[in-house]
Amino acid sequence: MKCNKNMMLLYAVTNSKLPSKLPLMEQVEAALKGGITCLQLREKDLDEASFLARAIEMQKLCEKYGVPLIINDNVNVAIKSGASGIHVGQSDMKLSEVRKLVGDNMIIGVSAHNVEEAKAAEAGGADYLGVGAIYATTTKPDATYVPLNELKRICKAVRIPVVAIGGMERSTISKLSGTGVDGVAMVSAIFAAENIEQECRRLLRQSKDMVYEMER
Ligand code: TZP
Ligand code: MG
Repeated sequence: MKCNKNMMLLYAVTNSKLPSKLPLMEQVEAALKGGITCLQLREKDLDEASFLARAIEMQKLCEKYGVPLIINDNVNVAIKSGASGIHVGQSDMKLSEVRKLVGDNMIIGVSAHNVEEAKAAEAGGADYLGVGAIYATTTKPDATYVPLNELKRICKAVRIPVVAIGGMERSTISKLSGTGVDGVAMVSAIFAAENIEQECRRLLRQSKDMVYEMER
């Protein structure tokens, strides 16, 4: 499965450390039922075997709902689990290395914080960009912040889809109107929600309203 803009509309990123009433698989299934368009498995503290086991479970679940699974950082886990893609940051494995290992069919997402990084990622074969943090977040304490006007410049500078991340929630989505972004990526607004499925429906509607309303 390759990348398209609609995949960015409501991009959920897991965080198994977030306090929740439900086990992670059930949280994810609720999000899938609620209409998320992409799922990223982001596990910063698991050893490789447990990460892979979890990725395999998630891949089965995502397949059932026809939603692409993207693995954060770990190329081996992405390949072995049969996931649709891999997401790498600026300080992770180099894009050219990643592409060599995963081949042409896997989606590669790259984090970018400015136009230069965005253009370099596109030129290097990235399939989409994650741009942020846009708003205050406690999920990633070391996050670099990207001002809205830089997000807008990035969206103008590249042709590949762009998803905004960091502090995205009900009250911040509409603020991205006019930036050219293709969707929003969220950790806590989805997985810390009281009713994940219902919240996703609502967030998806808001994201579509924001994305479709604007020109690029
Ligand atoms: N990259 C930039 S901000 C962020 C990541 C992974 C965390 C976003 O989490 P939240 O809870 O949606 O603000
Ligand atoms: Mg990373």
